[in-house]
Amino acid sequence: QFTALSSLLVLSACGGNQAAGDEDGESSGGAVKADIGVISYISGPGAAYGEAITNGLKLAQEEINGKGEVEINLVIEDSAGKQDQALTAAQKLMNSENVTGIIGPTLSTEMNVVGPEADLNGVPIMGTSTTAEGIPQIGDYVFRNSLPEALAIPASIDKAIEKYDAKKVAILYGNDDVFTKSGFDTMKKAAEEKGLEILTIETFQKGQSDYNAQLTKIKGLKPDLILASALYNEGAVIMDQARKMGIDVPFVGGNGFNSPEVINIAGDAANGLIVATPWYGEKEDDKVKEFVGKYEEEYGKKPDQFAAQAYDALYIMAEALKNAGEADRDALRDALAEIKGFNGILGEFSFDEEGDVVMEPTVLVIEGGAFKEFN
Ligand code: 1QQ
Repeated sequence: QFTALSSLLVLSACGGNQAAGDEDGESSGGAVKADIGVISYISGPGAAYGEAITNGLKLAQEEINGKGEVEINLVIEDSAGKQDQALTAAQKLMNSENVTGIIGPTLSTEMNVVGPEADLNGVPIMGTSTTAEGIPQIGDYVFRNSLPEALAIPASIDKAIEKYDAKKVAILYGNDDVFTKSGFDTMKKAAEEKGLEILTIETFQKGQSDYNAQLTKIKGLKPDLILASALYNEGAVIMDQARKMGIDVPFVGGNGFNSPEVINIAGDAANGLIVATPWYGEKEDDKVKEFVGKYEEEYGKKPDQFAAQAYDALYIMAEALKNAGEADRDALRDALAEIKGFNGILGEFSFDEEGDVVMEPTVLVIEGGAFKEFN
């Protein structure tokens, strides 16, 4: 009763204009209003991921709210790429902020602890960059719109085999992160399936700065390709040290390498890196061009894959909120599960029965200090 009365007051205060409810999720014939929590890697060695993600989300938010059907308030928390901080942020968003849904966290390592908690609390959560195996399978409330390693890596390896007639590979991966480990599993499986000889498997840890031992061994074995599963910070340092040691063979990387930070850190040493991505900013497509233009105007740089995936993710959330008709967690979950044929800047998008992604990647290579289509 109180709510109905206060809605009435808002209506009359607005002079009879269509008014959104005064509390979250209440629409009195106006926009569906919702608080959406964001858990992002904004500080620390992987902060460029979170910067791109939050930029993409804010741009989408501005456009969505401008259209009047859905009004999204983003409540953004920093996880610093750490599991415990991501979990604390999730608890705050779910309990004290009472958000309707969550976007993020950035890393699969973080989603592995946050996802089960959100699922248990019945809060829909969507990763925009979590690419390890098994993320949407955490539970019914867990989604992602990011291209999984399982689709990205085989596409890059195929292209590398075709271009370089590669037969022997070395694998190097971070063994203390869910995403880098999952990327490794996929690389190994793909290499075996494609009949490549695996000369050696080397490991490293987060924050490592000296890869001399691993790279010396790899160099001596003379691989045709190096498959590296790393986040951009470690990945760029690995490439830099490899080139300095005279290792000039191509690298194949997973999603972690899909940041322009690899080029910023490694410079020319990044040339010869092959990756697969759902995002290609030079595409002849009106939606893509408009997004790239607006993003450059707002942030003074080109959007990367992480910005693009986050941008589409908020539009998917908005579409689901609109279809749900209210800011209700269960209704949002059901509406997300129903999303099919969504047309975003990454192309046509659908969730499969498990909340995973159906998408075709594009293979890119770094040449002359820039990502180019690898044809
Ligand atoms: C994951 C990733 C990282 C590259 C996200 C930044 O794909 O952790 O799943």
